[in-house]
Amino acid sequence: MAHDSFLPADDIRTLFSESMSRMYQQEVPQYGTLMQLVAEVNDQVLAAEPALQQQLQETGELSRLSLERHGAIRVGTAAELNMLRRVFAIMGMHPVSYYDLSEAGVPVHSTAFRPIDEASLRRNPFRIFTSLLRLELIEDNALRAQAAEILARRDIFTAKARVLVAQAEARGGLTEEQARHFVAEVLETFRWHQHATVSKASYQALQDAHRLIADVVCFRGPHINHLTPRTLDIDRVQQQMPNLGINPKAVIEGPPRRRCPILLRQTSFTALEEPVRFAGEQAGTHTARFGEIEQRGMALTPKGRALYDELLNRSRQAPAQAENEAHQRQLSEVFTDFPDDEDSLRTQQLGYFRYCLTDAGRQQAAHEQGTTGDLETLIKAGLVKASPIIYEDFLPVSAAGIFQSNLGGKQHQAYAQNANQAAFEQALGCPVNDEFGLYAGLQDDSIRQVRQALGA
Ligand code: OOG
Ligand code: NI
Repeated sequence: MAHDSFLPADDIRTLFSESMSRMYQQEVPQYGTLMQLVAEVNDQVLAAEPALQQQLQETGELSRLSLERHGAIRVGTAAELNMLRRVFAIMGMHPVSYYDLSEAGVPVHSTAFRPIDEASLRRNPFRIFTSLLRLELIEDNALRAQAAEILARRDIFTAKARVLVAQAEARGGLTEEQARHFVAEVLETFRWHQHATVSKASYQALQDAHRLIADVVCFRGPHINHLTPRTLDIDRVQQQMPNLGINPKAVIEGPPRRRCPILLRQTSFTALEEPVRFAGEQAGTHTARFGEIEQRGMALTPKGRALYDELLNRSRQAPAQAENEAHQRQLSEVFTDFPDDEDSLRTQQLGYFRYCLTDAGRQQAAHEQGTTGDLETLIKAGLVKASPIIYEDFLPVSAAGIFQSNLGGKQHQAYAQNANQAAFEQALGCPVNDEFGLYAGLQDDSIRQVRQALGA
């Protein structure tokens, strides 16, 4: 039962994403520099492309552009993941999609907590890519038992956070004052701790099994490992990073640059080596935290996604290109088989679109009700227009590339075919949402509204 005096979940999420961003800029100053670069490039792009500016304005994208970022964390136990689900639900963030990263040599599986309905996405689409360590993939029995035992000893949540979560669940929300406390307490979970909880020798043993295992197991909590602002020109930011002393990963992940951007393109700066203290005050370093940028395009239907996966695979058959320019050229060649105009993407049902009335459509609706006809006819008649629905999720191959570039570049053997969505959902405490269902829902809602307005 929603209560008048409760702060809306969307507002709690905004408080949280802003606090997280402030904390991370303090912890990792290079991230602040990256954010400035992204903001500058976005301003340049908008100034140079008035049509893009207008389109972003009309679709409500402009107001959320500078807000938009995602983050990522990695947890160690089912109980931690389960509690996180409850914490994020209070901020209107729900698990969407299952990602198996074991295939790419990373011993985790993941989901993304994010807002799912249209109004909330519009307000603030902040998402957290959340990975659960799969201890069962550690081969050495003794090491696996040791890791489990270390994890069992920690509680990554403050006592006050636990109380506030229980209260929010029991009463159906939090007052503004409670919400501010809640955000401050939850932030503690994601804070960086310079003190590792284990000896240098234990750290080294876990590090040798897999760098990611040491990162998850040896600290008091799941420090936020990157935040990611949204750029309108990822190629330009990638190019300019070195001028500011930022070292980008070698290649931009995802599809190539296109006239009609699809899905998600990402790049990051490589993780920093940071000083840590092990139990017994031994000094050392740990490399885990970085900054990332993303450029988002159209969400694809299952048919469009299958074509994307096929072309990406095809491009990966050719020898890997270490240089971004060569990599992008190779991708672009293969992706000439992916239609690159909105009409084709729509009529071939490769992408999801949001439909609305044009000015002429609104006049028609005011004049007389009962206009019918299929959508394409209405579009040709100038009564309806379609604009792409933005992709809000992640891509497993790209995510693996981001993980790998921040694990010291050492290639890991893929673990044997290992997806286990059922075990993940069991740990999470609920099924993950199906991303395609969510996009189809947004598209269908927009069609229903158009039909209703026309009085069909
Ligand atoms: C998550 C890497 C995946 C993305 O943007 O694809 C990711 C991690 O390194 O924990 O954040
Ligand atoms: Ni990321």
